[in-house]
This record gives sequence, C-alpha cells and structure tokens, in this order.
Amino acid sequence: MTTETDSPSIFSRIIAREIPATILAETDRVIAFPDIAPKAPVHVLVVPKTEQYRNVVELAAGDPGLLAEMIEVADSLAAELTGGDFRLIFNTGQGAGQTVFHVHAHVLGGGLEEGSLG
Ligand code: DGP
Repeated sequence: MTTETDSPSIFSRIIAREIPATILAETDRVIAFPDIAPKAPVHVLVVPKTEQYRNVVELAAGDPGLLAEMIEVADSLAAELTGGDFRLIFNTGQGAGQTVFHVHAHVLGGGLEEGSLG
C-alpha cells in the first residue's frame, strides 16, 4: 500500500514512464491517465507533474494556477470521453480514502447515478 512517505510517488513513476499507463492528456505541468480501479465507466486521474503538493488544500494555497490547469484538463477530457458532464473528486486525508499523497483529481463520468456522490 502507498503511504504518505513514498517518494517518488507511484504517480511520479508513471510520469517518468517507469510504470505503464495509458496517457490520455499531457501538458508541461499536468498528466492524465485512467484509474487502475475504475469506479465509473470513465474514471481518469488528473495529476500535476510535481509531487510537492500532497493534497488539494496545499495545491490551492501554493499554486492555484496549477489547480486551474488540472481542472481545464479534466474539463477537456470529459468533453471528449463523457459528453461534457463529470464529477471531480479530491480525496483529502487518509480518513477520506486518500492513499496516494501526490495531489490528484478523480474525474468520473458516464453512467453516474443521479444525485449520488458515491
Ligand atoms: P486516492 O484514494 O484518492 O488516493 O486515489 C488513488 C488512486 O490511484 C486509486 O483510485 C487507485 C489509483 N492508482 C494507484 N496505483 C495506480 C497505478 O499504478 N496506476 C494507475 N493507473 N492508478 C493507480
């Protein structure tokens, strides 16, 4: 299991192409690939290339522009993969189910239950 102390993180190893993943989008600062354990027909992770921010609170405080760029990437992928609508989730802290402490957005779409957050 991934822990808070893992460095490089599993996502940094994907970014370095040490661990295979299907790269769906990539900019200078952001990368996106499918979640290994999808919870919806479309379940993509959008990840900044830097691992210096452990969660979205740190990212928003440290580099709001990078957070905005992640959301832009999520939006264009959703336009491509789900017809536009999507759910964006940042698990924040172990108690909320965060297992990888390299900030990432879950982009979920396609066949989501109306009104459901689960
Ligand atoms: P979170 O629980 O919010 O920290 O989400 C971490 C997600 O990362 C989890 O849904 C599974 C995914 N994941 C973990 N290891 C890998 C991997 O090696 N490849 C891919 N594609 N996803 C991974």
